[in-house]
Amino acid sequence: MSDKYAPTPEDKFSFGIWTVGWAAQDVFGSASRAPMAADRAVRKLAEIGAYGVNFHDNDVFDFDESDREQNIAAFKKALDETGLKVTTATTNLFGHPVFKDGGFTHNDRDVRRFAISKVMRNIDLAAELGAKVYVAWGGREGAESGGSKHVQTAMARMKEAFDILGEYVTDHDYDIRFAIEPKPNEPRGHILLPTIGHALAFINELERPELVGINPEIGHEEMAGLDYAAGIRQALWHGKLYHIDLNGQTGPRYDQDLRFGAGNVGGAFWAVDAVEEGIAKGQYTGPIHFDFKPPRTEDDEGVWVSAAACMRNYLILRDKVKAFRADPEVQEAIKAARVDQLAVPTLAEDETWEDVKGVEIDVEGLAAKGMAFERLDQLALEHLYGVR
Ligand SMILES: [Mn+2]
Repeated sequence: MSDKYAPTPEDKFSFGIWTVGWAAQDVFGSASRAPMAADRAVRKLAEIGAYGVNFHDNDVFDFDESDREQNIAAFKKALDETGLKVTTATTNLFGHPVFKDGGFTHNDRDVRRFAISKVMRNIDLAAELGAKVYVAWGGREGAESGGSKHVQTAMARMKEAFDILGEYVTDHDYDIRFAIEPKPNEPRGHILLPTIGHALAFINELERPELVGINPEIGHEEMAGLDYAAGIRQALWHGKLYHIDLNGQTGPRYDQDLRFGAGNVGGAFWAVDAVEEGIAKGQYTGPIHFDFKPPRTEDDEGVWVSAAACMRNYLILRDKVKAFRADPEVQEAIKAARVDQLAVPTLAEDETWEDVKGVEIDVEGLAAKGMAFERLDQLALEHLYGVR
């Protein structure tokens, strides 16, 4: 591998402990790899050039917490010795059978109270370890059948949970914001807040909307047939892109969690283009985070090949995106496609609706004129294919 695409901590690449640590059990088969302690994941990630990590409470210690103190100590020691940062944290509200109907929207009130308590306890640890973002993926918040979950009521309980947690971080002066991670389905038949748009609308109903943004994942959006880059660009426009989960997916199907850059390669190119623009404009300040799963076919060596490839693919695509944007022929094609004209407001500063109501334009001429998008997109593809 050439050094040009070797990651450094300045690239701010981060990984979930559960990504490289996944033992590869799935619906049809048992684990194909040994369990990995969080401190080993930290040390190996540092070795391959990562900057930070994200963790679920139960990535570090068991649900029964019998190993809590010793495992947190080992995790902290690995962080100290490697210099890896905890950028983000989250709570496992989906693994234990008590969460079979979700956490915040479980029909049983006791489970809802326990779920919120579990999140608060891990927020304390997250704050202690310096995390700035707290991800909320409601994987079990949903239903398989229409009558089992009253959605308006579930939304009220979901709001109640985020309002309680917003008050909790405010009362504790924690420098932490929440990022909701949408997903359309899996493990539930239908999941609440299934897309970026649903989540953005929900946030507007909260008591402290400024504390809550979103954490869109490539695979989750593409499972719903949506354009990830367009989704994160809209989130940037709302000022709500608090975190990103990069991985790979091949169209609407089960959640593949491929390494970043695999699957929909064109989508990955435009995702990097959108993220890099957000960073350049100071609108995205979070880590470049990977939430993937090394396939069940891989052994321990394959896990690290897969993890390193996420970072390498991002750096390759970052180069290609920069070259695309700097290419004079691309800039000319953008002009020919009138992409720049979209930035001109539809009304001039001193105009009102009256100025536009009776507007006369060259309907026939404009209807006949092509948009020249194919030329622009072919230039993008040629940069991606490596021939420009
Ligand atoms: Mn996923």
